[in-house]
Amino acid sequence: MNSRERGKLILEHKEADRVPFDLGGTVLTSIHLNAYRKLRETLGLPEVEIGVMDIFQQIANVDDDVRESLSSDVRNVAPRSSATFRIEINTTDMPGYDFFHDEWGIGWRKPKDGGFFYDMFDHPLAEATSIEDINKFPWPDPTDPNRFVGLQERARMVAEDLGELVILGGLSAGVVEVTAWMRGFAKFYPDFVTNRKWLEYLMDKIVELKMEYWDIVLPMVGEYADVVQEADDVAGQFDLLISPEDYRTLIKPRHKKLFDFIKSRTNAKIFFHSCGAIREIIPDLIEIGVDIINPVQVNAAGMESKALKRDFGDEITFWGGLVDTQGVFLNGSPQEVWDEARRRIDDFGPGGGFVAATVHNIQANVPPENIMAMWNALQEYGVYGENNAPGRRPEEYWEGYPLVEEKPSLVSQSPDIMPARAMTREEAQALAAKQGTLPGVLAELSESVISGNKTTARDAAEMALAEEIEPQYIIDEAIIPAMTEVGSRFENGEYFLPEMMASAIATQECMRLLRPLLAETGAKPVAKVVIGTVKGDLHDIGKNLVAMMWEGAGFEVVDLGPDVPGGKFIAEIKKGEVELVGMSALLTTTMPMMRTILGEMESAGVRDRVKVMVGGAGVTQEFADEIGADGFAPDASAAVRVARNLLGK
Ligand code: B1M
Repeated sequence: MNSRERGKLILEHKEADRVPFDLGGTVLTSIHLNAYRKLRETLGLPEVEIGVMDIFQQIANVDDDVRESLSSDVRNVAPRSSATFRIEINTTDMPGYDFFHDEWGIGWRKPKDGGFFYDMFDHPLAEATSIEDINKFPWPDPTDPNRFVGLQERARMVAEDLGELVILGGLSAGVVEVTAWMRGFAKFYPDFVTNRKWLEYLMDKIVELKMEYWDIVLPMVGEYADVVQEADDVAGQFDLLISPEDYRTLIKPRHKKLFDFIKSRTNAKIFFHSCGAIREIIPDLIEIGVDIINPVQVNAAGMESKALKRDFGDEITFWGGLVDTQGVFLNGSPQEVWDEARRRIDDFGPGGGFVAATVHNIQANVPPENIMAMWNALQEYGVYGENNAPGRRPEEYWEGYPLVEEKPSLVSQSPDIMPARAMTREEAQALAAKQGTLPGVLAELSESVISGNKTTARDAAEMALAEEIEPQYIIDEAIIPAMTEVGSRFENGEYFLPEMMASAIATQECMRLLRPLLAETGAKPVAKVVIGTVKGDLHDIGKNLVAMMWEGAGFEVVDLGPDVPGGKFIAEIKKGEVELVGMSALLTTTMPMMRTILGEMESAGVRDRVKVMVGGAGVTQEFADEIGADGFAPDASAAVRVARNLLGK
């Protein structure tokens, strides 16, 4: 049985000789250049010039000798750039960074000093306001023949000569992703609340371009296409990033249109990538024709392997989920990695419908011993035989292995044990009663902030000032309670990123008006705080939310942005007045930077002057304790309470 036959059986939910393995078959199941170099050494393979599969993520083009050694079953067939576009890296014009703009006009940069990735810094539609702005944008041409040069022959070669499973790459990232990247996250999410029609128009444009592309590729590649790849990150660690309703009304119809189009032109399976906690929308994805989900982030809320297989295993293939790349893969021993892999194989493997791959790309600092432990476990447990098939091994087989139930959970942070809490009934009643007694204009302001309308919020704040209500009173009686309510709705799962960000922007709009007046009256903020995402990490959506919530709670916030080295935090502390430092990190490769920065603060003699709070997906209370931070918060709303507690305010 060759790789292609194996893969096709598995995708039909039938058992093959073994569970197929994917390393390097897609830009989502590959390996960072640094980890790849070490893996080659461990495999005893010669030094070679390593090709880059994806410049943004700095992942390797997995060479044939590694594929052979590890029996990888999948190969990517992807388009080339258009004839008119070449990436040109500028190494001189941005101090500290190398940068370039891609075909969509999105700017990407990588820190010269120790940067692991290219990250977005420029969003071509950030300032766009009208439909006209979308229409006149110089969109890439999806039908440019240059993209398709050699594509058909490569697909034939992979399918026939190599006998591997063919996965066809798309024109670009997903509909939601390209929309968000062109707009910038800070505007994209609030657009759901305040600019919906425009957003829909932009998404439709991207769907259209994608269909034009698939319209050419699918007939061209024909029967060689086994899998077609699409993506869209719609979830974070604990929940969807947008509400299920927004997914169903705004995004699902567009996904459906695209997937129907693809299905009308091929029998290939649709592979859909979304990170995070997507359980709630898996039935929707099945309904609109998704056959395969990836990366199956098994440590995100609701993504437990056994339950996923039980509930959706007949209808969907799990491509990923073999090892949790946020926890055990990096921090665990080879034995723990082995245990995790064999557990996932036993959960996902029965009856086919499982392509083994790590949860997303293998990150830069994963030790090669752990990669080999995962792979060895797959060789032993991923074999379909009478008594040796995943999920069907006799009890005695596991003698000597710790049962999963008996082991301490490697996932220490779960929504169930979050210290965060929503408002109590009494607090909610007190807030409602207070709102009832507020002057009309403040009730209106409060309502505008809660519903995320920055225009009416600012109007109401102006009217309140015209009625000679003190700025501090406006903040204390209308804005802070409104943002408390917003935080509470977020914790309760009623509000998602769009609603929360729209409210925070409404608050910022009011604060821009009120802050100078506060300064005039000599009123003091609750405290001065500084926040940043640590060096090497560009994830800033969560950090921005924390900053906005702090601001809404009356703190004066200095936001240092993403990619912040210790020196910048220290310089802020040295200016005096700062009482709290907040650090955010979302990557296992950058979490250690928090410890480094704490050490730098110590050496600079400023650690004792401030409290330090940390957070970000993957950061836990245990991690915070271990590195000597003073506090941790699992979400932006809790971050307000923790900050107040730490500062005794
Ligand atoms: Co990336 N990414 N990403 N990503 N990304 C994650 C984090 C990942 C878990 C996905 C996965 O594996 N399935 C994974 C990390 C895995 C690991 O570390 N082992 C990952 C990776 C690997 C990467 C890249 C390397 C590319 C890749 O290979 N995929 C690359 C690295 C870029 C870099 O930083 N150098 C990358 C890039 C990107 C995008 C640019 C595409 C985009 C970020 C855009 C941006 O932020 N400007 C992105 C996104 C969107 C994600 C996911 C899907 C969502 C993150 C998010 O915004 N969540 C994420 C999947 C996941 O989280 N499971 C993923 C919503 C946000 C509100 O939540 O930030 O957790 P969060 O913040 C929360 C709390 O954590 C808390 O409050 C916030 C609000 O409630 N909080 C604090 C945050 N900071 C706090 C500070 C505090 C207190 C609380 O006190 C100071």
